[in-house]
Amino acid sequence: MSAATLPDTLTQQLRAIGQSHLVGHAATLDGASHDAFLAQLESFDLISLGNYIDEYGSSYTPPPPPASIEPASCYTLGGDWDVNTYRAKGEELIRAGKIACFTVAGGQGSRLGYDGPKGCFATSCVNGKPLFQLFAESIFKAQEKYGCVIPWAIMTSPLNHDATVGFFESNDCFGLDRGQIMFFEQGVMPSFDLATGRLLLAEPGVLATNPDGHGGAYKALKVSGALDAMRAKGVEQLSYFQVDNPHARIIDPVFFGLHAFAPDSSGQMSSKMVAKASWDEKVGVFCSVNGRTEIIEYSDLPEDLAKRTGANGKLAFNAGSIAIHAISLAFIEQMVSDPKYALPFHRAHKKVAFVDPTSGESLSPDAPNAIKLERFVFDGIKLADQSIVVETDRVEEFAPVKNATGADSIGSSKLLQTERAARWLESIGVSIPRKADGSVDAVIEISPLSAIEPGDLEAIDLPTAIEPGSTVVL
Ligand code: UD2
Repeated sequence: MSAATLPDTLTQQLRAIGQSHLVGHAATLDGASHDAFLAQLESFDLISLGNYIDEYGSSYTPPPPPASIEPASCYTLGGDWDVNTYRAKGEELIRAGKIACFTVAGGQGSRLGYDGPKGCFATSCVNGKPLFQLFAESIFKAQEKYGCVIPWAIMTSPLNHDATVGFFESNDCFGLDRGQIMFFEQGVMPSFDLATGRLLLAEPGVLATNPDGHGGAYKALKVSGALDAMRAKGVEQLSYFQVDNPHARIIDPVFFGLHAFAPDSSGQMSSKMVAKASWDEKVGVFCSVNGRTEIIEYSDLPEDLAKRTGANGKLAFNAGSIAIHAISLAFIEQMVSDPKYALPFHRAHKKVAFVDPTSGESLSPDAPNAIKLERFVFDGIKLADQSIVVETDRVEEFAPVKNATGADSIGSSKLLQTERAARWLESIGVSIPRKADGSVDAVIEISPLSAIEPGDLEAIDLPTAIEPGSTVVL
């Protein structure tokens, strides 16, 4: 087998974008491995890839921060807007089957140190229900409440697709119909060497790639057929949330009522925020840039702005993103079909192990050597005509499981789960034992099958008080 076996056009394209080493490498492969390498190369738009390597490679200069960044305005908790009207409007949408759930679960979860799809991670504070089960049960309960079917799209990556689908199937989809769940893989981007701009090989005949970021979701929804399948079922809006947050209120009538009907919302893409815990909390921040709402990722927000306080002493840029959005299918269609809506890439300088294409030697660098390119879903916000931000309570909706220990870990999430359960019970008159510091003196798990919001508890038998030191599952 020789280099000539790569089609001429491909050979020319590779040379034109500075990837001649791959032409030489292809010549060392034969049979199936050569065919697979060819197929992988052909799966990318090489001309665009060459442009990205030029743009984000060694001569990359970050864009200057915008001249004017202001805090974004929000529908605040307890603000002057009519919750009940929007709730009623949102409930109509849910009952009419116009809302589907969408979970992004393609990430590698390396920070958690869990070797499997993060959604399979045992998370609930007593029974250790996996994240996927908690979401499935929330959907089950919402279907029962609203008398509808709620389709669920789950985006995986090539790294965890089979394991994710297998997990659902071996657990009978946790009570949901297999037909209402759509799994699809997100795309990948080749990683390239920063110094030389060369695409790296993960192994002989295989380019090193990384998932293309949750922003790859828009295209993946379209090319997988999930978008069209949902349209065919009458779905108009997606409830978007990340796999790592067991508290995401995934069917929220108030949020969807505002998103679809508030006068200042175009109904394309809306978001939830919580007040930031500290100036340096690792969450994106809602800002208004030249009059348009957008999220600036914490790592990109200038420190002086992140620390700035207002007259009330509170952080000026206080609206932290918990990565919960309402997104219309029509807007996604627009983003994937019109190049003027193309999302930018975000660039990460990372360690990527690779194989030397000439010697075949495997190399594991000690320091970051490569560039990974990802798109972020929230960059869609600034493309919307008018995008609103709705405040929610941190304990109610944000208990993420990201790290093995410390902040945003399974330990902190479990404490928040008990705290939320305690608040729900207190709101309907159940007495909760609390320690001197105010924390709950018990461990309490409320199954989503029992309640997805406090009012649902009224329909079940409850004790009048929770015993101090007890472990309770409701
Ligand atoms: C994300 C947000 C941050 C804040 C925080 C709230 C970004 C860049 N930052 O931080 O601003 O809102 O969440 O919890 O989003 N994923 C994929 N495919 C990918 C990459 C990620 O599906 O290629 C999924 C991943 O499975 C997870 C979610 O996206 O569900 C978040 O990804 P992350 O862990 O990279 O983002 P994080 O937690 O640093």
